[in-house]
Amino acid sequence: MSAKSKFDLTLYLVTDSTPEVLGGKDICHIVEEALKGGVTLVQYRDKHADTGLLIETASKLHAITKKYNVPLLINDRVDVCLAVGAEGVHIGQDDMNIAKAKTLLPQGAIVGVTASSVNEADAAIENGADYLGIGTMFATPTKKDTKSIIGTRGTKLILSKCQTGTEHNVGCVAIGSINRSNVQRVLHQSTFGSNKLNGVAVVSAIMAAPDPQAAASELRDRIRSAAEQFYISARPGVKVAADVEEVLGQMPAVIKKHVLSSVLCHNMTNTVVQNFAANVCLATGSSPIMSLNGAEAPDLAKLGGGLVINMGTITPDIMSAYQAGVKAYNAAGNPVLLDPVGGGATSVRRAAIQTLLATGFYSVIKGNEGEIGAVMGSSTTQQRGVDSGPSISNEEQKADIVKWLAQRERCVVLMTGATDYLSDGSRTVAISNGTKLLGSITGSGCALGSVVTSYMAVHRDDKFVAALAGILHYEIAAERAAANPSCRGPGSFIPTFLDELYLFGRDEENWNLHKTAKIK
Ligand code: 3NM
Ligand code: MG
Repeated sequence: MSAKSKFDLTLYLVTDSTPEVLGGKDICHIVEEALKGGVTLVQYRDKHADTGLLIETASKLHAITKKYNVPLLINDRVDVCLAVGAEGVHIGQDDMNIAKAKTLLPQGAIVGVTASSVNEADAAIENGADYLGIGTMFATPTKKDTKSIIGTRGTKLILSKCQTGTEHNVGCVAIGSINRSNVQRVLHQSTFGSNKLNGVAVVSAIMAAPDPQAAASELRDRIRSAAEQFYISARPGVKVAADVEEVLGQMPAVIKKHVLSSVLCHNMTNTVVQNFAANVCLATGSSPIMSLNGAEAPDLAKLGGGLVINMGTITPDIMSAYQAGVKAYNAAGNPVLLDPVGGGATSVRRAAIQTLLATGFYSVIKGNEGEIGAVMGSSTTQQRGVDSGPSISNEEQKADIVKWLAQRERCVVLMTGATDYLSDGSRTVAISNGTKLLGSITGSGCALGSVVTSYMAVHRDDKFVAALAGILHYEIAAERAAANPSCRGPGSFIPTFLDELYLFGRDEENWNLHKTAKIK
């Protein structure tokens, strides 16, 4: 039969018969429930059973998948596939080679191949693979002998270099610890330009679920709505303001919405700035909570606010709280800002950045030049302490770096400095507001992170616009504080700044930002 033209990789169920995953349950029942929930392709995978049992089970499964018009593939065993007339096979790098499998199988049989690198993907495509199973995405107890964990970055590399994904005839799915809470970010972060994964493959997320039908149906829903929650910047269907005038024109409404919001701003921030950041939140109209307890993140994440992860005073305990935090906010679809404070300064911090980037999705990554360099993984921007260090790039390069990183991470990136650069990968602005006094007090960058976060939580239509509104609210208030006669230096700047943050936000006369903001 020619199933090839019809196969759909959206939600690919790979079975497992081990006690750890299947328990005492009936594999046929689970597969049928999963099909009812919307699984689009099934692979029978059993690394331990004898040939007789493999054929018996495969044949029962095939009777079920046929009812739902879904192809059944057999892991590794061309002989079992032929014996039951299944639609194809899935072969790993250590299994029979693809050319051999193709000569044994009938015309039109589906042959999928596992690939974990660009080379393996290229070779599989050249040899006629119909799709690629790309993995291992994240470490998984279901496959203990996995050779490489490639994450979304490795997957994206394959999508960028190989003739695979939605732009090509060779589809691809990712596999390895994909489940309801990470499926959307896996799809979002793996995307390269218009080339995307065609879907995901899962074992335990369905096989070990208490209700496999509900699990499959929830995964289908989340795959379908991925773009809604993890949009790069603007929500699908929103008319994006493209030029600076138009973007500025949206600011007054966004600021007004924010100051009246009391939106929750959850700060997992460093011990130095707790008090100042909380005061800045109150002055700008958000409602701060300073909690470094990962266990309460899932409850807080549901309250509609945003989360700041600020690595300023990082410890091993706090690392796990950050991870719990980003996972909880991703699952709830609420924004997270990553502020990798001092990111380039020590190997602990450089490693922490990589771990955090692999753990979740950040709507905004914010940092000074050295910190952004550390996020990029560049070794040329070594940092001293947590300050910005020497300026090594010219202004043009900074804008390019920020745009490039926004495209790589598919999020909004903010590089702070005398001039700030903000980009969502397509729109980039340079903001020259602010005052030197911001550099004379501690925590001014950290508190800006809180403001940008709460603005994103309030204005969901366009994160780029939201972030810019937060930056302008903050920096124009700082300018006004510096110009205020009651400000005589860093000490008196702080209370004056808090007043101006409060007053600026509530004084609509100041919202004629066309005249005030210095955006290039
Ligand atoms: N293949 P779960 S990972 C069958 O990397 C399989 O090629 C992998 O199981 C690969 O969804 C894997 O339970 C197991 O994490 C995936
Ligand atoms: Mg195999």
